[in-house]
Amino acid sequence: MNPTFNRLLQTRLGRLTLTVALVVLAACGDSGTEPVAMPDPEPEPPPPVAATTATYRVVFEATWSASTHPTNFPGGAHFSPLIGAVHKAGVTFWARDGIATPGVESMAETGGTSTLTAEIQAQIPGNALAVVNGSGIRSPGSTTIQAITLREEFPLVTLVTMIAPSPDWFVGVSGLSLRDDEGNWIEELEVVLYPYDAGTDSGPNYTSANDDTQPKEPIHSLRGESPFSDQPIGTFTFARTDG
Ligand SMILES: [Ca+2]
Repeated sequence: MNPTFNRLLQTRLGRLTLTVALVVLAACGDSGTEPVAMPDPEPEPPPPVAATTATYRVVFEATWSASTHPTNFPGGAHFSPLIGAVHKAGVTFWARDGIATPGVESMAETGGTSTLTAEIQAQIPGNALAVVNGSGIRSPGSTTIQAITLREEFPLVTLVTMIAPSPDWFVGVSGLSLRDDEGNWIEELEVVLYPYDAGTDSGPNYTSANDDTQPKEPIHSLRGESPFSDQPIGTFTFARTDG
């Protein structure tokens, strides 16, 4: 097409559009009603981009009690201080069917956190972002960790606490991802907790004397195994606070 004619055509079309718009506005005015502004066209939504960090509140609700686990329920029932990490898949601090590290053994047998803390700190900054700490509590009861912050490179949480008194029993999560399959941060996640045996002490009851397991056995579930019933021990709820 002739370029000059093309520009002329575009200019005329532009004027024509403007003229039609003015006529429409004038028509509205004539009818005695206020002209209605046409809404701007919807802007294209930007492609979704997951935030690079996310902060969560963690609530540990302990339901381990004489009513949920009646067999030989001990006096002074409590949970040791929560201990864990924000980390990536490059490290696992404990796993079902795995052998307990000295830090997990100490946590599960005594509630002590110093050895496991050192194991976590040894993974910072390469595989872990931070140590997570929380209070111990009587059971039943609840405690809250006000804020843990994850990064997209460190989207996993490991968190444990000793069932006390007990030989080597604990509850917790290992390498729990707070991102969904599409890489978005999960708004809220409740994890139902069942008891584990760390495989490091062979005592059969809550208040059994120390009986070191040699060699260590794999970490295994005690759900439904005496003295536990089939009921949960409690829940962890991770709720995003900056979403
Ligand atoms: Ca054991």
